[in-house]
Amino acid sequence: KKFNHVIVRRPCKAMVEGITSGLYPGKPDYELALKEHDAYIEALKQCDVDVTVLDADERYPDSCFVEDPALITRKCAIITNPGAESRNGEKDEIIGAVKKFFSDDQIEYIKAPGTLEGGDVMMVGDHFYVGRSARTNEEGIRQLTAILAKYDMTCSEVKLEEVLHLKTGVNYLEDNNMLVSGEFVTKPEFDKYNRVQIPEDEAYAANCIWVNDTVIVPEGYPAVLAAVQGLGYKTILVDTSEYRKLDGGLSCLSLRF
Ligand code: CIR
Repeated sequence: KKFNHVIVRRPCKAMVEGITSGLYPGKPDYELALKEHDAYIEALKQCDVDVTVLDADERYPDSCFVEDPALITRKCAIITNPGAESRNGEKDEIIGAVKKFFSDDQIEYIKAPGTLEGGDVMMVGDHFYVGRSARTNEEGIRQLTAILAKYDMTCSEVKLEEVLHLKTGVNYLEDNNMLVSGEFVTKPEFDKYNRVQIPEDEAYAANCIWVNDTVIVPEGYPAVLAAVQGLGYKTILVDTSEYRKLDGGLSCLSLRF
């Protein structure tokens, strides 16, 4: 078993004002978002992890997307410096939860002018792919690389052209299996993995999460579900319709470690 703990944060009412590209139109329905969040927590609990549920924080509309203000590795936790201005303060609110699991000398920080969001970081064992995006800059990647090196871990940069975060379009499922969509289908750095190409009309579902041999898949994407099951994984479906309206997916909603 690889993961023991998960941290999530309840969505706040202000989520309707969250950042959105408009790719998936409409305002989130808060009540439905809460129900979907309940189901997400239940799904995680079925994957043999304990789930820490943080209270909603109305000051930050996007604060349910806890993956972005922190990056948790096997050896250390890194508090990021989110590049989205309205989200930057989320970094100070995640520290308390991280400190329950890591001592002060195991907690590192990305500092200005470096910016980085966890959604841009994909862990493959002790190697981390980091997307250079509108949210994660060169200096943020430089600092991340130095921090990881200190703990004998490595990092390589992936340039993003179309998507918000790296993991919007590519996710590692363990066992050498990787879900890839859009611009990531042909990236040479992912040649060595067993790439499962996601059809364009199901691109959103490239964001699935592997949690201890179960893969949680967003509801409504039959081709992706069949592909993941074809790899031999047990699957759980969770509807993320209200988070999708804010460009958020399954990985964005938790820290898993
Ligand atoms: C944002 O634009 O920051 C949020 N509306 C969505 C964040 C999604 N998080 C992620 O991909 N890790």
